[in-house]
Amino acid sequence: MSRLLVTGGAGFIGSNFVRYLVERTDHSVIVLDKLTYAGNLASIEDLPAERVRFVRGDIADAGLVDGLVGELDGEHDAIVHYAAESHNDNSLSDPRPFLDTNVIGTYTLIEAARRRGTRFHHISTDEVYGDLELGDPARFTESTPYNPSSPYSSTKAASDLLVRAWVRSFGLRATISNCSNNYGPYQHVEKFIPRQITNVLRGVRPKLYGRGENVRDWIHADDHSSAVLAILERGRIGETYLIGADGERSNREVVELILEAMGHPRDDYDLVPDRPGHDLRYAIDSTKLRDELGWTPRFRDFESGLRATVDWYRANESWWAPQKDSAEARYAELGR
Ligand code: NAD
Ligand code: TDX
Repeated sequence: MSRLLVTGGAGFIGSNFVRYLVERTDHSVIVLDKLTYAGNLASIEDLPAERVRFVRGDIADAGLVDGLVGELDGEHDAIVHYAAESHNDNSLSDPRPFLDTNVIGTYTLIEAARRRGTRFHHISTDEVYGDLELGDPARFTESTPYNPSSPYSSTKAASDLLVRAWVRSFGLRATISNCSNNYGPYQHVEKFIPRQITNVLRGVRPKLYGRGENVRDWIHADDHSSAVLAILERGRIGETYLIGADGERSNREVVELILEAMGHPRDDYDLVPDRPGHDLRYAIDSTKLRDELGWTPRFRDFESGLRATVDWYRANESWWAPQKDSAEARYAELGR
């Protein structure tokens, strides 16, 4: 049994990871989260206090971070770093918090990990590789060159490069994973799938950017969690692993599936102005993770995973309703 310091554990993927750890392992967890607009304590507050301790704070606060990393056992414990500003649309309106959290925050964590000799796992995204053409058989691999498009993805790319440099220059015991688009419970209503589900629940038509042709490679958040655990347990220090579950769908297909699952006509959506610089397509080749670490996704049927996600939002309006109006107000300002 060991202790994990999970940054961003009150956000979407971090909270799913903490819940996964509590259900399936005997690790204990310290969650460090600033509770920005994207963090929600309600995502983890039902978990047992003897397994999960919550600390509200900023990953760029060097004193706080050093104290928490100092509580870890240098040999057996680890830091799993999810905290980030994560939304592309917000990064186009105001990039500064993305630099503060994604770059300076990551730097602050790896400096503490370096000083204390602590194992570090960095959570990143497939967006660091830029985008692929529609209809191209190519997919991203660990050797695809970095080519980020947005302020969000460029700050994630910067953070990956910092971690790589700290491995090479200082011997930091780190691994990196770059995952594709996640879906599942506890995702903020600003993101594509929850936005459309909660719009339909409120009697508003889903909104597709551009012509809805952009493609994302969907993976259930639980499968992301099992992959991160496999990398923590068996991954090789200094290596990068791509995480994906062969879930390519166009945004239009996803909206049609949501409408169908919710009993509405499949064409009951609106096209709205496109996101500037909008990446066309992401697709992950996760052969390395599967062959080297024996990982496979459990949610292989996107349609049924999506229906379960619709059911979760239907049953948990009290979790998402407090954020819905402010998220839609931000979109109204953008005309989307
Ligand atoms: P999210 O926005 O839902 O959650 C981010 C969490 O980090 C929030 O709880 C927030 O309060 C916290 N946070 C933000 N700034 C902080 C700071 N300075 N100090 C401490 N805590 C802070 O994000 P998410 O979708 O769960 O993404 C988590 C990670 O996974 C990110 O690193 C993201 O780049 C990566 N990722 C996300 C996806 C996806 O599809 N959502 C895909 C691949 C990788
Ligand atoms: O209302 C919408 N309509 C729409 O068509 C919204 C909110 C989005 N979209 C499109 C834009 C994208 O093509 O849907 C797709 C998914 O959008 P987002 O949920 O904003 O995700 P994306 O920009 O693909 O980035 C996500 O995946 C990679 C996460 O937000 C990132 O944190 C992660 O790194």
